[in-house]
Amino acid sequence: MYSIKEQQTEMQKTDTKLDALIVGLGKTGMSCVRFFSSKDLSVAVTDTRTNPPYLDELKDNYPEIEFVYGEPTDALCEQSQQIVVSPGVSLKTPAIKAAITQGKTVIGDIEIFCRNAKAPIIAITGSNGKSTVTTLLDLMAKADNKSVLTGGNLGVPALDLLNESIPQYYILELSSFQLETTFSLNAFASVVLNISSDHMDRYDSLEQYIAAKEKIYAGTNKAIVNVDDPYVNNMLISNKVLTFSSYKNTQADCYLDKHEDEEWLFNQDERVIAISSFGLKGKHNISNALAAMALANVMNISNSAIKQVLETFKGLPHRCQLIAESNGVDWINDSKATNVGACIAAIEGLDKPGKILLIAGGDSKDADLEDLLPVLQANVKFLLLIGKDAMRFAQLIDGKVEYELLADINEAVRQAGKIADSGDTVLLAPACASLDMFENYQQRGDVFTAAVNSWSHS
Ligand code: UMA
Ligand code: ADP
Repeated sequence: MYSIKEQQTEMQKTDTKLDALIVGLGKTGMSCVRFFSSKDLSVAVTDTRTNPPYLDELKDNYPEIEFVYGEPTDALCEQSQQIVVSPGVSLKTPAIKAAITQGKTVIGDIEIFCRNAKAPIIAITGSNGKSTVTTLLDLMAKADNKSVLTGGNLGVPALDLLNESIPQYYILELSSFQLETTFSLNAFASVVLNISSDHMDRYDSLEQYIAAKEKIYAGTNKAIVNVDDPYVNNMLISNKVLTFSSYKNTQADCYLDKHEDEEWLFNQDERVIAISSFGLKGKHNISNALAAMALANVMNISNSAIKQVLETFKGLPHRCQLIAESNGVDWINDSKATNVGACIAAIEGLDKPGKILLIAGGDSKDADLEDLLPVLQANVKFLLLIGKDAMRFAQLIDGKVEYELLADINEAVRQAGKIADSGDTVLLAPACASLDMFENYQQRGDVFTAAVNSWSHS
């Protein structure tokens, strides 16, 4: 039996006093703070990092908002009408898991965005190529004088897009983490570009990861499907479909085929661009270009705008970027190759068997590295291993490829410079996240570029 005082305390504890508990104070958490505050709704924020990136901004601009250091607690969750979880936070966090079990509203920023957006959404996910396709589509739309606002996993938090005038379309790059907490996407068009194993430290199985990606097709008006990818082909898609294929597959809507001895990209049987005048390098970018073309179709973007962008866009930084040519050796920064699939695409895209010196390693996110072995054996002359999981790679190759363990990226560059012969390529494509050694993949790429520049000028 409770005393009256105890009963009151218990009631206060379970009273919902907050409109939302925001879990995480990174880019997403801060955008949620701005959104809820603009609507005069009450929030509290948690983060397990001692100094989360936006703590000063929160304290300076929203002194009334409580910041709680640590994981969300059961009490905080009980007090909140809804829990808004940042993508970097696992739904297996005990208090969040408990809240889901109790039927509490647990959502992410993209769900809030979808409930408030007043223009159709184009949604892009996949294990690799998301940022490239999202950027290509943004440029194609603009080249065709369509008004678009683009963001999500690409960098600008989706909720910040709602502060701008309503565009004709929103273009969102979405990660599996963001899709997990999204329930009303109902995109105008959506695509899963491809599937390869990633983020296995967050998922119990590949099936669970695929299920998160598949959510992008739920309620979509037009599903864009990569018919070359077996996992995507197996997804449940009941709506209208537009297909793409980077093989000579004239059954697909957007495809690659030969015309007078030259390879061209075709858009529903119309020739759009010859591969020889294509701005992007690497075979994987043909698939990315075709995906962007299929999405552009849905947005009624003209073939001339598509062509113009595919001719001029040379790629985003840190993606298969040629940063130096010195003594006949090419140095390529593919720091964004944060998983096995991306690393394989980068190696195979170079098409230089036996002439690649690969810098790999970092945080492998518990990935299965097995698929890398034949690709390394067929293409890589020397492997320079760095970071937390360097030994996992060494065990994988088991002497089948020459390798060395290096203390850091500077050492790896120096060593690669000594070993490389004219005609070789030194490729940074780590197949791992950077967070064990760097703030993010951009910093890893910048440190690599600086090390290469100082090596080639020494
Ligand atoms: N973190 C903690 N404790 C917390 C909250 C977060 O340790 O309480 C850690 C996370 O584990 C993660 C880091 O902090 O390592 C950042 O997490 P976050 O959720 O605060 O991230 P944001 O700053 O909000 O950035 C997120 C996306 N980041 C992630 O999903 C990890 C950004 O994608 C995205 O650009 C941004 O939202 C805007 O939408 C980056 C990314 O790495 C590029 N995405 C992953 C990927 O592409 O593989 C999914
Ligand atoms: P994401 O945003 O999904 O991480 P990016 O466009 O930033 O994808 O590309 C990241 C890396 O993934 C590239 O540097 C390249 O190594 C690889 N990649 C890009 N597109 C593809 C693709 N279609 N298939 C396989 N790998 C790819």
